[in-house]
Amino acid sequence: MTQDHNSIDPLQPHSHEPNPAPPSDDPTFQFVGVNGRSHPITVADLQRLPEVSVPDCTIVSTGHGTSGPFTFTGATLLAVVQALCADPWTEVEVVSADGFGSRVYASELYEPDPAGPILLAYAMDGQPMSRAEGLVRLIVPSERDDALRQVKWVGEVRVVGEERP
Ligand SMILES: Nc1nc2c(c(=O)[nH]1)N[C@H]1C(S)=C(S)[C@@H](COP(=O)(O)O)O[C@H]1N2
Ligand SMILES: [Mo]
Repeated sequence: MTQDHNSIDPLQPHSHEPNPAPPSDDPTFQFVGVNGRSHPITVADLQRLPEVSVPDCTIVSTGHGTSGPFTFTGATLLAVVQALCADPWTEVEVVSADGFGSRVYASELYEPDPAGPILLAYAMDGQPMSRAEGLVRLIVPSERDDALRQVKWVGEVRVVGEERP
């Protein structure tokens, strides 16, 4: 994978300085299927999928301390993709409107880390998550460093098929 220092790729974050401010008030995000069609997904849509809680999640950053441990609750990213995408897929790009994102591989979803499955979280320690706290937030329980995959304010979930368009 190459990194172009002249452009900003949200999937290759350069900065570890977390943004404290949500890019908008509305937690609705766009789900973009392999066919390129997008559907808006609300918190209520996520709540209709099986509810999964993962304890002992910490948001760890080398630069600015650690918070947690938290129990995050949400739908698994796998359940969301499976509910909305019938096409074969290899990875999922999860991006916030503030230009921060993470790429998740199908193998990480089908064979979850012992720390827990990757979530699209809407609650924290049994309370609804506020927009300021990151609603809807990608939680990657296996990450132990930098928090570069704990994407706050998910704006787009893009499913990538076997052949990129
Ligand atoms: N959308 C978005 N998500 C983000 C970031 C960001 O700047 N924007 N920063 C990341 C980094 S580097 C850290 S350390 C954590 C900080 O999470 P917190 O604000 O809940 O402590 O969020 C991660 N997720
Ligand atoms: Mo960070």
